[in-house]
Amino acid sequence: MSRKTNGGLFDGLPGEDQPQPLAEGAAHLRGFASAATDGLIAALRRVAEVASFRHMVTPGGYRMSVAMTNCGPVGWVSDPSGYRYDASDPETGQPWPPMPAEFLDLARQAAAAAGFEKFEPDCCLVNRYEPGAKLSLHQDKDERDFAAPIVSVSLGLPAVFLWGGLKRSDRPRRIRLENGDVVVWGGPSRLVYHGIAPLADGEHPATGRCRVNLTFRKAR
Ligand code: MD3
Ligand code: FE
Repeated sequence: MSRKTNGGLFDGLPGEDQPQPLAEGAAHLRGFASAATDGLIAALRRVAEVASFRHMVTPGGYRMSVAMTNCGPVGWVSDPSGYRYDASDPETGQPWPPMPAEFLDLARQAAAAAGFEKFEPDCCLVNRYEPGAKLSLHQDKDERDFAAPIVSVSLGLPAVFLWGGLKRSDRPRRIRLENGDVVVWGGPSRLVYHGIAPLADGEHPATGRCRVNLTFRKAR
């Protein structure tokens, strides 16, 4: 039997043992990264020593409440001239730090577990949420190739993920994402509108007073 059972009463409730299909092409792998979180956070500290977290400015002129950095061959950048993937960090003019092996291994394993073999991300965008920080509803469409999925890894404080449809006006579902959760978005779910509700205050042993999200992309 592939599914956890306890002899009847709670059979069929979501567990950590198998992907939860959210919609066609999207899978919530609860706790998939739990055993790896300490290693991921240690590697992230080294990334952030080279490429610091910063609050980017949107093309509309607003400072984002989420602090961001990147690693890998290219990084996602926003400034008043627009959004783009860039091989260098505009703060330093230097290449983004390489993607740590721990990051790449986990992203590939998660993609494969969700049915996407041979995922080769060239960007890990790292989002850091302090209490109150949020990400408004948006689509990720700055990538060249929508055939590749996006893999997201949640670390630290829990967040409410807002998951809309293919139209901005579709009413979003609310999904709680916790430390160690991984979500893989591909196929027909690749272009859904999504966001993060304002982060509730709290303290997490792994990260302190924040949530971190790693999003792995194939941008080029
Ligand atoms: C669904 N990040 O970086 S991760 C982003 O938690 C972003 O920081 C959020 O949205 C975060 O762009 C959500 C989940 C996620 C990421 C990319 C997606 C869901 C997605 C792309 C397409 C559809
Ligand atoms: Fe996004």
